[in-house]
Amino acid sequence: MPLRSLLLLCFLTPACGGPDRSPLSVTIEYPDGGPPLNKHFSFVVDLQGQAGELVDVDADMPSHGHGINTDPVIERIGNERYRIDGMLLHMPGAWELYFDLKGSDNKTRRIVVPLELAHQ
Ligand SMILES: [Cu+2]
Repeated sequence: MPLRSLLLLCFLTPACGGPDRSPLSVTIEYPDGGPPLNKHFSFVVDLQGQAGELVDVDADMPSHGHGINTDPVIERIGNERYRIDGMLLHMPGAWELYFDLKGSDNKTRRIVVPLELAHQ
C-alpha cells in the first residue's frame, strides 16, 4: 500500500481563497517508505474535490533559498488524480511542495504542502 496521508492546506496567500472557500487540501500517495532522499520518485496527487486542473508542481526549501533541480512531469490518471514523475528532493530538511491549480476562471491557485524530509 502506498503511504497515504492527508496533507495540508494553504497558507495565507492571496491565491489561497476567500471566506467563501474552504481550506485547500490535496491527498498525496507517496511510494512505499515515503518520499526518498536524493532519488527520483513518482507520487500520486488527488485533488479532493478542488475545482481546477493541476498545471504545475514544484518544491522549495524556503529556509535555504533554493528549489529543486528537476522539472516534474504531470500526467492525469483519473478525474481528480494525477501522477507526478521526476520529483527529486536532494537534501534533508524542511521542504514545501507546491501544487498550482488552474480554475475555470483561468486563475491559478497554489496549494502548499509542508514536507519534512529526514536523513535516510
Ligand atoms: Cu536545502
